[in-house]
Amino acid sequence: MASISQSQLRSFKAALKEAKKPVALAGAGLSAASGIPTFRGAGGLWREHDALSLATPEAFSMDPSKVWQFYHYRRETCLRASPNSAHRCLAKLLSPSQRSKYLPSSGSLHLITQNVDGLSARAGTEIGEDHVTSGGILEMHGSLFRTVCTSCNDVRPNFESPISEGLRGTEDPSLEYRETPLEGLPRCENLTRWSRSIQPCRGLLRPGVVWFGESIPALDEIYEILEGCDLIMVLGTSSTVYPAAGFAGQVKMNGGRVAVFNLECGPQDRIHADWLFQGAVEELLPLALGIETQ
Ligand code: BV8
Ligand code: ZN
Repeated sequence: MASISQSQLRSFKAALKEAKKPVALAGAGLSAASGIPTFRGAGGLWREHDALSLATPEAFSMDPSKVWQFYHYRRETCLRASPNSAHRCLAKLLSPSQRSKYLPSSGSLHLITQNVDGLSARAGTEIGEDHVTSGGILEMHGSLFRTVCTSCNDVRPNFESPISEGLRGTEDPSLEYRETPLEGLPRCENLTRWSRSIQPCRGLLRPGVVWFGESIPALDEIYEILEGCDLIMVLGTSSTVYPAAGFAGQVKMNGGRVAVFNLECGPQDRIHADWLFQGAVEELLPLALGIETQ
């Protein structure tokens, strides 16, 4: 069981009570306890490919079969997973009816997540609330459960399993890799006008995530939120991918305070953190916030 020094805990709880514009920034460590592999370490590899090398537009145009099998594998893993106590903790803070108990001085909490697994949103659904539509959760790198058509740009949610017949079974990493033909990959159902008839577009879909080299759609909104932030909780991220890796420093520069929750604390954390809670976020966050999540 991870431990926290009493003095750290007392001063952090006092800061929570005063916080007017608290923000939580999450990374893969938030979902580790739900069985979702992180990008660092062993989890960062899929079929001997470095996960980050597959998350690029170039990789998709070169080999859409491989990239789709990679995302199909992650979708199936996330569909079988469940939110953990850290996700549930944040869902209570995001809940308008429960927030005031834990954040008495703040009218809002924003969760900015780098995770595309949809587990934070599901923790909200579990308590009957939609924190994505309410703007409480910002999925800054998109979602595995959204598709974008590369022909007509249609964007829509997609929780189908498998997402296409051609990908059925390919999620089993023990199986030899076999290319999925293009027509077996996810195709667009958006009805479009062809001369006098209406037909499905059938364009090739891509996962609704932000790939390396692509800009963050909600970045302006995020900088607005960070502008007045007086307390940021940095949860299970290695702070190596930008622009997210610069957010804690931004808040610090604006006079806000930083609390880091991580199994191991990186160089950035040591520079910015006013509170360093070293350990499993699914244990330390409920403890630090005094929230029951069982
Ligand atoms: C852009 C979606 C520009 C897809 C992802 C400045 C300097 C250097 C480089 C750049 C720079 N600015 C931009 C770049 C380039 C690049 C970048 O940052 N590269 C890095 C590698 C150096 N950034 C980009 O390309 C961004 N776009 O800049 O566009 C632009 C501007 C205008 C016009 C055009 C373009 C886009 C970045 C987004 C890429 N997409 N994900 C997908 O998921 O497939 S990033 C992806 O990787 C994740 O979303 C996340 O952001 C990142 C992984 O980091 P973490 O989540 O932190 O995970 P990690 O495994 O690394 O760490 C886990 C941590 O948890 C560890 O610390 C561990 O100790 C801890 N932990 C584990 N278990 C637990 C725990 N902690 C607590 N409890 C536990 N139980
Ligand atoms: Zn289309």
